[in-house]
Amino acid sequence: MLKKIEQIKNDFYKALETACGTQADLSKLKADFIGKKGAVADILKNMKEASAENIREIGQHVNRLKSEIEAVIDSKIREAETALINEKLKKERIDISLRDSLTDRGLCDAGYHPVTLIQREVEDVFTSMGFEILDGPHIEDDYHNFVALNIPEHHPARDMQDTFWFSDLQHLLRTHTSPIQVRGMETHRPPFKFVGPGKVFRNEATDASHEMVFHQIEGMMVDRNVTVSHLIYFMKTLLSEIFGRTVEVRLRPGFFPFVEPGFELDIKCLICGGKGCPVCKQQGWVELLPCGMVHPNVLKCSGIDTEKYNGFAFGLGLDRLVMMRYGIDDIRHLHGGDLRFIRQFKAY
Ligand code: FA5
Repeated sequence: MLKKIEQIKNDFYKALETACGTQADLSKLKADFIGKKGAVADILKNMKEASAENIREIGQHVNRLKSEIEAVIDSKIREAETALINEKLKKERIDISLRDSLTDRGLCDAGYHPVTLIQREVEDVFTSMGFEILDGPHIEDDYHNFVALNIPEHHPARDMQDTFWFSDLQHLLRTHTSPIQVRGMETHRPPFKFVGPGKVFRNEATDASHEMVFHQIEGMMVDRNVTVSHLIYFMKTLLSEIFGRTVEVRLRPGFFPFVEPGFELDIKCLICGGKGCPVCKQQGWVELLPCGMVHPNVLKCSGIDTEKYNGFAFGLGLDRLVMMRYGIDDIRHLHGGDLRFIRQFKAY
């Protein structure tokens, strides 16, 4: 019987040598030798032929052989699997030079999106005046988007912006960049000044000057004795830097619960020169940059001493600024995904 076990072992290694090494082939080999109807199982069936004192020794040999065959086959199967994965990866390898070769062939004409270009210009203007740049999450909570901005639950001002709520009714896609103000006040002690750019989301109908997803840049300055003149100075500097010339603007009262007094800064429509068109809704003026003096409730909510400090804040519409700067007559061109439109900006 021991001889037979030795014979099976030899047969196994011979068969292994000639096997072609595929997973299927190896699995078959495993079944032929240590499967339920395999050679090793045959020995176990014939164990009764062995004398009582040999049974123990034969059992040990059989188990050893079984484990050996199993280990050898399993490691061969793993090798075969790895070879297969490597072959697949070789075919799928990433060619990091692809973009350049596409550019060489004139197939890839990359450039920055006009909103990115303008955002960077606005950031440069403000950083040159000592403003920091802050960021904030797209998914906001009720507190940062509304409550801390003096808009408690059930306040009618919540209806000014149509909100995309999550099903827990506690989280939302931020409707404006003003929550960045709140987060900035949480991490800074006065005096400070920062801007916070980003995407905002509103569940509203689109037209030539309204998108559901658009971009704003928030700005805030808190110090001792800040006045409306400071606010106007920074807004004027921004616009003259961006347009490189004087543009006609008007300041009128505007209501936002987080500022008092609040203003709307409109720009004379540069698409129609003020005559009236779909972008300015035939008004001749485009709402661009609402702003105001920060409401004391907002400062107090973030633990700022309103006896000592006050400030201004603004929320500039970046997409509309792009439209005015480049004479784009419909905001929907900006994010419509038409590469012919986007490619016009690659020279900037
Ligand atoms: C706000 O979002 C306020 N958070 C701004 C603010 C900040 C006021 C700080 C005072 C102090 P408003 O909803 O008006 O305000 O939006 C600000 C600007 O975003 C608008 O003037 C406009 O330029 C732009 N905007 C608003 N809605 C849209 C829209 N649907 N599509 C494109 N741009 C828009």
